[in-house]
Amino acid sequence: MSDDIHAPAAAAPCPEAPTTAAPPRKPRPLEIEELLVINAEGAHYARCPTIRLQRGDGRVATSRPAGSGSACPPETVVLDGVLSSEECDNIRESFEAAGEFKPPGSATVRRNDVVVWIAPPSVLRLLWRRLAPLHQWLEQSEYTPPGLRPAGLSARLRLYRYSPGQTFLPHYDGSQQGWLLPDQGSKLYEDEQLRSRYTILFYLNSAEEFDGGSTTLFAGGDEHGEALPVHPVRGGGLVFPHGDHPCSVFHSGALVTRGVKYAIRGDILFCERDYMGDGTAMKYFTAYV
Ligand SMILES: O=C(O)CCC(=O)C(=O)O
Repeated sequence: MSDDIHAPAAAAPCPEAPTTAAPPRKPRPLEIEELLVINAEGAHYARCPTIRLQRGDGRVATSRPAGSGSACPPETVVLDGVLSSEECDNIRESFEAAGEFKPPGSATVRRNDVVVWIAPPSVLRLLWRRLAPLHQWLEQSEYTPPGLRPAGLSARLRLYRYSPGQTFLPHYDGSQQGWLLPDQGSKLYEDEQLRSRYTILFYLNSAEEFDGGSTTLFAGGDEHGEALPVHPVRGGGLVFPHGDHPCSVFHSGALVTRGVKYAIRGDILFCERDYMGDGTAMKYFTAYV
């Protein structure tokens, strides 16, 4: 479950990232989603019943390339409008109220507070649907091996909180196995047939609310080369390859010097095109589309 550090990836050309326009939005009342929160030690589950995501509003994120030229790591996309402002505020306030944040351990590259959030399928399905512009792009990427397809988001999300003085030092993210929580209140399990290939970050507040804190991407694979700072925008996000992906991106969460930054970290899972597992995973993921 640790954030692995990996060897530098080979340089590769930057393929075209998807660019989409937002469809019209219809406001609907918020619906309450019950979430399970597990603290970083895995010591206990806690109900966090106040999280609300707005369902049925047809929200779809827009996506654009994270940068241009040699400073843009391949396969890296910035997202806008994944979450509404109300949802962002609600998530961070609910987690603060739940009081489950765990401070960083000593001598780790991750020097922020974290809550591991085991999100139920309803939340993951909603988020995945909002990421529709990414589905085809991921599937058709020249780096997606034939026979693999994007499956959805791993149930194991992490909520990060960076206070002044906190940072995530430069590192590579490792591929993770898929975590599934088939039904509300059921047991979380790992499915080795599902492997992550991309990191996804959802920003819960904007760079105006804090100083520092950009997600910094190092195209050359080391922190002394060209750096692309991505400044968080509330409700937006960032996607970049990790782990086994040939374009895995060396990156950091820059030091926060004022204010507090909040972000959700997730993993985008891939599976064999015809993978069905024991039926649970298939049911879980086909429900996404
Ligand atoms: O918080 C950020 O901007 C970076 C997070 C990060 O580096 C990670 O989750 O691997």
